[in-house]
Amino acid sequence: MKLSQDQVNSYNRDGYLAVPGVFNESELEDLHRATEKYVEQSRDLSEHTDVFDLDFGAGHSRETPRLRRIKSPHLLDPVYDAAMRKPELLDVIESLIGPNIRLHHTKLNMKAPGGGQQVEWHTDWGFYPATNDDILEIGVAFDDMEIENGCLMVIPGSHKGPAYDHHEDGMFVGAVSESDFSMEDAVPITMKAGSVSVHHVRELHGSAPNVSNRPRRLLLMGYAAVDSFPLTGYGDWDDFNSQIVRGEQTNEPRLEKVPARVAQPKPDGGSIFEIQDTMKKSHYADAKGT
Ligand SMILES: O=C(O)CCC(=O)C(=O)O
Repeated sequence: MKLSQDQVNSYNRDGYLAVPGVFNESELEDLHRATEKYVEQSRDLSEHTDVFDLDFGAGHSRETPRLRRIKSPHLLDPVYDAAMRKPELLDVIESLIGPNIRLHHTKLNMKAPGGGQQVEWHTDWGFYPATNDDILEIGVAFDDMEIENGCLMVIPGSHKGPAYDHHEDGMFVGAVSESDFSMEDAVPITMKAGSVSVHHVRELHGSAPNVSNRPRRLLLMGYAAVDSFPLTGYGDWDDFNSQIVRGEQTNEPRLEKVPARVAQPKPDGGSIFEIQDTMKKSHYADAKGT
């Protein structure tokens, strides 16, 4: 499933892309079934765990489980692992960052009907700058993604911008300030279930609360060119290389002239939701009542 030259040009120009029909009905059914199982398991939880992040703002309880995120789902269930390694998906990625690909992370973000939480505007680069920016994020749509259920939104072309500051009063808050972008330039990535979105690591993106009566479940998976080394270090060498999902390892990081800013100082632990909750004012002011 290699991308056409037009698709590659569009990604390079705008910093994002939607690719329809990457996952078929039967794969989606497997993903839905696995996800429902974990949502059921979250009923018994009254606090976050290493794997489950709960949406208390949307009223998580035993009666109405509101699982906001499954962390590293590919380590939890073979269904997600298979999705992460799907050869057609890796073909799409190869078209954009080359044949040597390392998994960076996976997470399953879910917005429950009637209030699932927004994600404030940020770039992934603000969280993990590297020696070059051949890094992208795939979003596998488990449900149709519309504005109403809080689809991903991007600022086209923002991946060519500066290293946006994600700090407030000197502390990392995981989101940019409103002076860095205009919501008027935001483009929603609407797509059918089974499609995937791709956004560049430096692309400004965010998403509104789910105000519909449908769920919004998006499996997000970050991939990097193997020669893109994190500025914060690569940890254990064997573990680092075990994350390669296609191609060859290298001990020669590619150094490009890219603007960077490290995510320090930052609060201890916590998911993006918890970090962004430390912001004084939400970009979705009505959603936070500020
Ligand atoms: O779930 C979303 O809408 C976006 C999530 C995101 O950008 C993130 O978790 O870094």
